[in-house]
Amino acid sequence: DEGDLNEVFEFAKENNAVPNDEYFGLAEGRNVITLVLESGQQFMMDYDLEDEDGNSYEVTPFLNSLYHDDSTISFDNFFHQTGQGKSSDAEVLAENSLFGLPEGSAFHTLGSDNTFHAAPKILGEEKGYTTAAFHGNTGTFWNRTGTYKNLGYDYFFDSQYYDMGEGRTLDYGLKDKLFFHDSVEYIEQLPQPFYSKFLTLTNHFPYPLEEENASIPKANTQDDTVNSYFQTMRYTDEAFEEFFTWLKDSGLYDNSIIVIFGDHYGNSNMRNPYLAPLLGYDADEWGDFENVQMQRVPLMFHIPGYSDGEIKETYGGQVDLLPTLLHLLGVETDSYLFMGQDLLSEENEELVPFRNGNVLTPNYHFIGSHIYDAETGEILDDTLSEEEITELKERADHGRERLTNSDKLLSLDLLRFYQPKALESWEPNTYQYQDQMS
Ligand code: GP9
Repeated sequence: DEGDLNEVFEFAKENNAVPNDEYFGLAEGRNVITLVLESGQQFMMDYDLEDEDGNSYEVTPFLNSLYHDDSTISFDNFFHQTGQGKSSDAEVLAENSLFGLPEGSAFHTLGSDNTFHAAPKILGEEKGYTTAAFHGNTGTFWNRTGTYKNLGYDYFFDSQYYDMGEGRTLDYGLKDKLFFHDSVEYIEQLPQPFYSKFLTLTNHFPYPLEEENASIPKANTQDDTVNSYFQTMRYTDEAFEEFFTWLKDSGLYDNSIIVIFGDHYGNSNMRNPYLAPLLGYDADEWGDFENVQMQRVPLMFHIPGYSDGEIKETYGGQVDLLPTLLHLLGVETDSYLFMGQDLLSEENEELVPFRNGNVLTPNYHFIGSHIYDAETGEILDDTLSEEEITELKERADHGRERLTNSDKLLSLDLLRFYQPKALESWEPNTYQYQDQMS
C-alpha cells in the first residue's frame, strides 16, 4: 500500500549518493556494451598459474591489460551479492539496483509480471537508446524471455538466433568465441546509441573444454572442477579479446563504454580449500573469512579515449553498478528507487550487504555472528568495547536495510505505483523476441 511505498521511497531518497562532477557524463551519448563474465572471480586478475615444472601462465592476459589500462576505471573490492537466483540475481542487481529475493529467482517468480525500472527501460526512455540482450542459451532459462520485456529490452537474441549445431556448444550453450563472432550480424543492425548486454557461458561450472581450445594447462589441485576453471577462464579471456578486435575494426569501440563484471563465484565454498594452496594458504587455515574474500568479482568501466583510469579500492557490490553507470552516462538517478550507490560518488558509504545478511565495510567484516578485522581476518568480538560493537552493528544493520527495502519493493511490486517523470510515456512491450531481424 501507500505506506510501504512511502517507506521505500524515503529510504531510496536518503540512500541516493550524489554524482561526482569529475565523472558525471564522462561517457554521455556512448553505446553501452556490458559483458557479463560468467563465474568470473576477482582473484583471476593478474593471477599466474604455475605448473609442476615451474612454468608460469598468465590466466587472463587480456582482462589484465584492460584492468590496468588508463582508459579503465577498475575496482578491486567489488562483490557479487547474488543468492539462489545466481546469474539472474546478478541481472536484477546490476540492471535494477535491487537485490534478488531471499529465496528462489526473482526472474522466475516475479519477472513476467512485475514493473521494473531497469537500465534498458531508463536509457531507452531518457536517452533514446535501442536495447538488446545476447545469450547463447535458450531464453526460457531463468525466465529471461518473460522478464526482459518488463526490463525494457527491445531485442533479445537467445539460442534461436545462433547456430547451435554439433561441436559449437558446451554444457549450457554456445561457446563464447562463437557467441561473440555470431552476434556481430545482429549488433551491426542496432541503431545507435544502443545499450547491449552479452551473457557469456563457457566459464560455467563444471568448466568443460576440449583439448584444442585449451591454451594453458589445468591447475593441479585435488579437485578437477577447480583445475578446469583456469582453462575456461582463459578461453573466455580470449573470446573477449577477439570481440574487442572486432569492436575496434568496426569503429564502434571509440564511441562506446564497455562494462565488464563477474556475475557470481565460480568456485563454491566447499571447493575453496582445494584452491587455498594456489592462493598461498594452507587448506586448514581456510575459514568463513576467507570464503567471503573470494566473493570479489571484477568490475571495469572501459572508456576509450579517457586517460585517468585507475584501480579503485572502494568497497561496493553489484547493486551499486547501475547508479555508477547511469551517472557516467550523464543520467540523474535521484528519481529512481535504487538500493545501491554510485561507487564514484564522494557520498558513497562503502557498505556491502550480502543476500545472507553478512555485511562488509572497508575496515570491518560482519560475517555470521562475528566482527572481523577486514585487514587481518582477526575476530574482534572480544577486543572491541561494547560501545564500539553497538556502533558497528548499527552500521551493519544500516547496510541490511537495503535488503529489506528491496525485498519489500519487489515482493509487493511497488514500482507499479511509482512513476518517475522520465518513464511516463513508457508503453509495455509485448515482444515475444521472435523473428526480430533477418
Ligand atoms: C544460463 C546461464 C548460467 O543461461 O546464465 O546461469 P547460472 O547457472 O550461472 O545461474
